[in-house]
Amino acid sequence: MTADANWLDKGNREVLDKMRGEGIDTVWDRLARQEPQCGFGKLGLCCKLCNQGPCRIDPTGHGPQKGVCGADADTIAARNFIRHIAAGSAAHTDHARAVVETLLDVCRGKAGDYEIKEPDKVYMLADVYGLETEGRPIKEIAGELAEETLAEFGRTEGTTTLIARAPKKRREIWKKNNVEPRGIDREITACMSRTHIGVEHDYRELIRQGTRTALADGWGGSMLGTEIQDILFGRPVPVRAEINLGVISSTKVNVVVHGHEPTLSEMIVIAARSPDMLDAAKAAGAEGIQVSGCCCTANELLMRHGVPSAGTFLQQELIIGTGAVEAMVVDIQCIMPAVADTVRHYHTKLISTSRDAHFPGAVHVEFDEHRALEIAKEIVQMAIDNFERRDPSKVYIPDEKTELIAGFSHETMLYMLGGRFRASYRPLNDNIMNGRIRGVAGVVGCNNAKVDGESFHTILVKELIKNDILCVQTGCSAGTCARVGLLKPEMKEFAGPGLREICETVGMPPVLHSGSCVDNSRILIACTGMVNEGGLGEDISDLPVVGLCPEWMSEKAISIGHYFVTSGVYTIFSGGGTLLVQGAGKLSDYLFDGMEKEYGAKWGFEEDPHKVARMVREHIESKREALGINKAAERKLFDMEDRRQLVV
Ligand code: SF4
Ligand code: MSK
Repeated sequence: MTADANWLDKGNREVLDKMRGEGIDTVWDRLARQEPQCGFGKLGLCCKLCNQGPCRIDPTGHGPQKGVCGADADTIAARNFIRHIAAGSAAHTDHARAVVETLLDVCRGKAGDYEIKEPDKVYMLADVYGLETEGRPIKEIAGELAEETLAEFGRTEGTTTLIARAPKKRREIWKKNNVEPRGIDREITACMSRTHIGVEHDYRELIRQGTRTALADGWGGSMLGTEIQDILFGRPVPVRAEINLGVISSTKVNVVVHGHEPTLSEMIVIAARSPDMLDAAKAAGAEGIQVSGCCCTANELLMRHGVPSAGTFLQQELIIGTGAVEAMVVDIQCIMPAVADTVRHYHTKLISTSRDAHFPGAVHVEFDEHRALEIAKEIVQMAIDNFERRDPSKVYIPDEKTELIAGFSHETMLYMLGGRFRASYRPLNDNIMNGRIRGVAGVVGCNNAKVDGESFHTILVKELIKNDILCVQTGCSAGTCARVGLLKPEMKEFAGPGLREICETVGMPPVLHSGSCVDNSRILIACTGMVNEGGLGEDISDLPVVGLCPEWMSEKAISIGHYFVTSGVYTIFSGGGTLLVQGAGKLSDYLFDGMEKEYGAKWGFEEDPHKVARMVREHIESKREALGINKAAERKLFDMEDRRQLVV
């Protein structure tokens, strides 16, 4: 594996070369210095859970097969695997908790800069939680909802409430396998306690605990994060935007928001558009203020406001390397500590804002939702004040930027595919049944510096749409495909004939941007909607759908992958060469095969994206065969006339 960045377009490559010329390290240089990376670690066969270790299992069979305590390969790899799930779930969950606390503060009148933007969603969730709504003011209902949802995290009895949204058959599968998640925090704690030395040693029981934890994420923490963010910041609808380094302005004050939580960045957008801030920027000699995003904070703002994205995970250093960023404002997750070194070479201020994420060398302005707009203005003012320090000799902003359409929330998908007057998955199901759409792929996940050459995301998505497979994307996967133009409606020309017809009729691209990492919960809801609509089986595992995570990188991806699989979606990871379990034979057999008997779905791992595309097609066709829909006689497009007849 070479550590370079051959997937980069010309502009990104030029910035990288410029940075190297300036003597600045990037992720690819650091990866090169790490190679060769530890082979035991890659296979999941290294344990350092106690101080008798680190212990390693020899995958050749000639060396040690047990750790000092006697733990074998399967125990060690399974413990490592579910610790990844616990960390990923905790990341999503703490994100969600902060959003729920903000909603509670809004309802108690303590966070006056926010408001309830989606009362419909308050009523929908109130219904799931069995709350009285009749005759009550919306803030009162939302306040009770916030209290109820906050209690989910530390629930002491019963199961996570939102699993009630899953199809009935899926809930029965969870019950039968004894994996219904209890309190969200409890499952994460149980993962940690059961993996302590000398507790749980059965790899299948370890994975069972990992399953509860992952489900507590997908159908708990992440789902709450998505839904409550929609309540506070609005439900995304299709919006045009731009992505890539070219969105950075040469004439305006550039503020780049990076991380995952939209609570502060929503306010930064408002602050940057306020007349007093714009006047201040002009007084500083700038033409205005350009807010752009990075990683999933970018996705949140892109989905709701069309704020441009400067880039995805692997571009965070390059964004600073343009030399034109006055402030990079970071919250939590996927922010490389390296950015604190990168900013030292430029005038850029790195401003950390979360009480949970500090970067030695950064300026820390702790966010407090009770003074949200005030703090946002303080930060924007810091960027404005920094504008005069920009060194034109260090600035290079490439032209590259690409248009995209984002904003395909699960509700938007309903309206797009079902018609303005009656939201329904019926047309989607019909078009899957008549074969115009062969199936649906959720293509999610990160960028990984180890992937050289063309991005796995773009190779896969191109192959899939060509074969009439509708792609729904989130996270850096969506950003990576957007960068090469795959999220433009015009890309329908590259879709197969069936998918192209649907895109033309409905006016949508063949690749739908559904949001950030927490928004993978939208895909669960969409799958449930397809099941409930009828005609495609009784469970998510009956649907011709797959989950894909090319270039996986973060522990959150493992949690997402596991809640996809145990929700019934065959999920294939690729990139980086490993799922970190392959050295453990029985565990691998279970994840890649045995789980299917229990959950109707399993994990997959394949490093070649072209092979992954073949695996996807085979899986989708096998599900279609099982449903009997490959025999469907008439291939009928759901046209405008059909849609009009759906009006109620
Ligand atoms: Fe080694 Fe067992 Fe300690 Fe792990 S828990 S480091 S295998 S002795
Ligand atoms: S930011 S978790 S690199 S998608 Fe959500 Fe991107 Fe993966 Fe982070």
